[in-house]
Amino acid sequence: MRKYTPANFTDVRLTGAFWRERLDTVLAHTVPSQYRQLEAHDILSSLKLPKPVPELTIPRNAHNFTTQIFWDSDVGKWIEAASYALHHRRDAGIEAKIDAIVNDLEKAQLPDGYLNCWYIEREPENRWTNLRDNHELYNAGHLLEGAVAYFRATGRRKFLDVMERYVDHIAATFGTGPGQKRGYPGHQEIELALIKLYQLTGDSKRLDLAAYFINERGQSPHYFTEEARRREGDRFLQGTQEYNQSHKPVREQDKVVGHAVRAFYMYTAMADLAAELDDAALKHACETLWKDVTETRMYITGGFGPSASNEGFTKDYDLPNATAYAETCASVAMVFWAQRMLNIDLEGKYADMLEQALYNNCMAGLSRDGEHYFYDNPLESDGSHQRWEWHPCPCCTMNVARFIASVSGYFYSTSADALIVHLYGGTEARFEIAGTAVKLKETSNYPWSGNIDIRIDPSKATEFSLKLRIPAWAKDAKVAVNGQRLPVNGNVQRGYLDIRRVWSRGDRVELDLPMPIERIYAHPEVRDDFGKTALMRGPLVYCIEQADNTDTSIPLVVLPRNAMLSPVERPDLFDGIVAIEAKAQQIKTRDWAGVLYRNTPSATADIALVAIPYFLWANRGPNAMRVWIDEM
Ligand code: FUB
Ligand code: ZN
Repeated sequence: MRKYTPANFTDVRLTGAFWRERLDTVLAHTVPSQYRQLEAHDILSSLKLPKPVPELTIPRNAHNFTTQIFWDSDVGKWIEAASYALHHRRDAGIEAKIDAIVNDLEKAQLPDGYLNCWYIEREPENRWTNLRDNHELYNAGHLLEGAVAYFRATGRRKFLDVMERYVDHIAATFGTGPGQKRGYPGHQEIELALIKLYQLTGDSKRLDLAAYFINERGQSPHYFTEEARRREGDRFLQGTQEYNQSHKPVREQDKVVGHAVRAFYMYTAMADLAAELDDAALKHACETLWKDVTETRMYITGGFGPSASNEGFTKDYDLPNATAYAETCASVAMVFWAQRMLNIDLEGKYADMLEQALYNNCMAGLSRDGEHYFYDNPLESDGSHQRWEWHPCPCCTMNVARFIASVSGYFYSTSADALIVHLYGGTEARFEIAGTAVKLKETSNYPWSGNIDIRIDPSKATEFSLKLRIPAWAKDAKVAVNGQRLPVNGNVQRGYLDIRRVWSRGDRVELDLPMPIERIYAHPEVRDDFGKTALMRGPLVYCIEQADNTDTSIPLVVLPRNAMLSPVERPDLFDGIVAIEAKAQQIKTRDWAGVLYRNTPSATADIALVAIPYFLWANRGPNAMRVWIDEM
């Protein structure tokens, strides 16, 4: 079923200012500082086994749980991020650090292949007894992704060999055969990692194991329920099977429920399996779930999961702004899922979503300096929500790092005779299409401007399709090839404009995606957004932040319906952005002194309002912020 293959991120060089800056920050600051944090927070020393068992660094909470149980995953994710960084810039120091970690893991591994530092050190007798809560398979998945990435970056096999032994052990332990446990992960992740291993090695047993985990989920008898009966005094904090999406077999699931990261990692693997195994039922389930989540359960910022208590979904249209959880990991996971959907179906809605999550919720997760993070991403704050340097549960830090270090892999896909452009930005890329080596050079200042110039250089004149994504927000897009305008309206199919011709060296495509400022409104049942508007320009959601509006009280801002909104280049802000400026109003409170209720509405006063892209907020100290602004 797979029709399109994403270009390898190593074949796409980011040359435009926007992504170059983010990538350089991740390489120079994020990856090295995360290593220091892993060291400082005992995560690296937890791999050194055997040793006398130390006190817990993160004490158990009231539910007898400690996030220390999934430290292995943090190490795996850091190795993955660092490995992607190595493709951009080899670094002997980083490689030596990874090799030292791999040596520790190899030493810790048991003779039967089992490798989980928490269990080996603290409760070896209990391994595989609490798949529901204790993240063993999740840890294995992240270590595996790290091993695959490190092998691809350096060609060094040791980590991969260690992990293949562990995967062999897992395959022997789980399955439908005699004596095997019919379990599956409480936190999905290993499924998509196994598919990556299969794609690297071609060993179909890895694909079979991924398919087993997906197919077994939610079957009767319910594994987690049976498993819990075997544990004395078991308490399931989350209480529902929906929490970990084990309430039904996956093909029957039609509502996006429970923990958001678990859900999206699972859908990613489902879409991967649909492609690899030609499984129409899995594809159909993905399509149904996609429709559900994008029509009723997503923030305008591409954030998912409003609730902190389950780190996930609640009910339709429940999208509070100030308390939005919208975990960074969930948006990164959405990008993974969207990309996998694009592999099976070239539908603009998947790329639009990918872009929306990418430029807004995902990017907000990492500070400008590359060393501070957001876990939850509210759309409104009184200034108390601030970035942190580290967290007792640092899952989002390495997720955003591995994602940005490999972001160039989301720009293009190819098929036998097509080159597809999903995302725009200054890049230089190379592909093989219809047997011909093709170079592409894009010059643009995206996302600040929609003027895009693409040069195509095939090694010889070759016929193929260039499919340009025309985002849903880009009304009235214009295209010219070698100076000759092509009709766009009516020729865009499912979000892509297909330009099929014999391409020759030096051919030039000019694409103009107009980026007017749009006022966006939410479905009226999203009560938190009722009577409010959000501002978007191109793929960017904007917010108003106190730092740019010092004479104004952010909660009291009102935007008149007829207020002119102007894009303004601001080289003084964040090394150059396009801000939005408007004449707005502020509700006056002074004439309310000593009065709680009265029979006349509030008066307002003129203010000059400045909005900045949401992803940049909270980079200038404590600051009130809002995405949804009252409109009148
Ligand atoms: O449980 C592992 C990770 O930590 C989850 O994906 C995040 O939501 C956070 O709880
Ligand atoms: Zn996270």
